[in-house]
Amino acid sequence: MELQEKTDVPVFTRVNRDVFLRDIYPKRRPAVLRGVSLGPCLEKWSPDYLREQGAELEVKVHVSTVPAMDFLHKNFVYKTLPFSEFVKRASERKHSEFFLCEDESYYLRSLGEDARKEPADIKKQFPVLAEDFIIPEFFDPDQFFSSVFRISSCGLQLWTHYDVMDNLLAQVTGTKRVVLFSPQDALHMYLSGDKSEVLDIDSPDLEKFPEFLKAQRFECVLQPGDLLFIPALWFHNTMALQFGVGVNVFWRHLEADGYDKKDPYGNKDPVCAARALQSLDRALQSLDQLPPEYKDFYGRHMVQRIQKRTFLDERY
Ligand SMILES: O=C(O)CCC(=O)C(=O)O
Repeated sequence: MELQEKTDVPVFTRVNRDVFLRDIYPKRRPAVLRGVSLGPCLEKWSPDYLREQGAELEVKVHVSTVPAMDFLHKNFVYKTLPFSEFVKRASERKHSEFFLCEDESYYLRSLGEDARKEPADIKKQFPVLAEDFIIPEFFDPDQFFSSVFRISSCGLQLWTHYDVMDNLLAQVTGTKRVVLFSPQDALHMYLSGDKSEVLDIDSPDLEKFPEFLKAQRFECVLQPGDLLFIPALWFHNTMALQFGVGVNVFWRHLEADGYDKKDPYGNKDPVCAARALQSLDRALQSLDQLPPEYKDFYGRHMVQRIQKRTFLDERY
């Protein structure tokens, strides 16, 4: 099958705060930052070390019989394990103890103390391990939102989604393929909330998703020590090429009151956008009262107004 041509995500070396803020951040495009100091985690975070340091803390993890996790059809279950047992299972291919099958896949996206209210902060949930990890000072401390452990079995693939915060994804051990799509390709992504309905981005169902081929595919393979800047709203799909440990840091791009206050994951649409989407739902309900040809006409009328008023002339 002919897929989209790949565009490599550019790699920048010798990036410090000034270079990031001047040359990379304003472009609102993904970038791999190589060689930024992330601290002793790069040497220390072997599975054995992680198991010793994280020990008995209970973590809620995703477990699935297949490596491609799919949030739309929920082909995984949530299970709770001591961190040390989770790291053991995620770092091995076949398990002597398992929930679903002996080669099941594991994924941890760490959570806050009260997962429904508080964003994750590795300094609070993993204070000892957090000492090994330096959060790059590429944003002001009051913009900080969360820091999240991302630990995956080899082969684990995470569904395509966007987040509403800016994000630095640090790959500490293992390698990971990341495929990204621009927010300006939103019309080609078949969105369901913050997720794309195109589950298999390498072999998409083109009968169902013909427009997907029009989306420009950006790709990189993260090496240990790499940071990937994922600007807010950029779609991303990750695949662990090895057992891997990462941390990602979300921070606010908009003013603090622009975000939903009850959003521990950083994936609820900004307040103004959520309001606009609600108004759209109301507008569509109103159109439902018209005969189909009228609905079709006013639907197109609205699309044109939205396009004229909101689309940028150029791609960024
Ligand atoms: O690293 C991963 O597996 C997923 C990362 C991700 O979705 C994120 O950083 O927002």
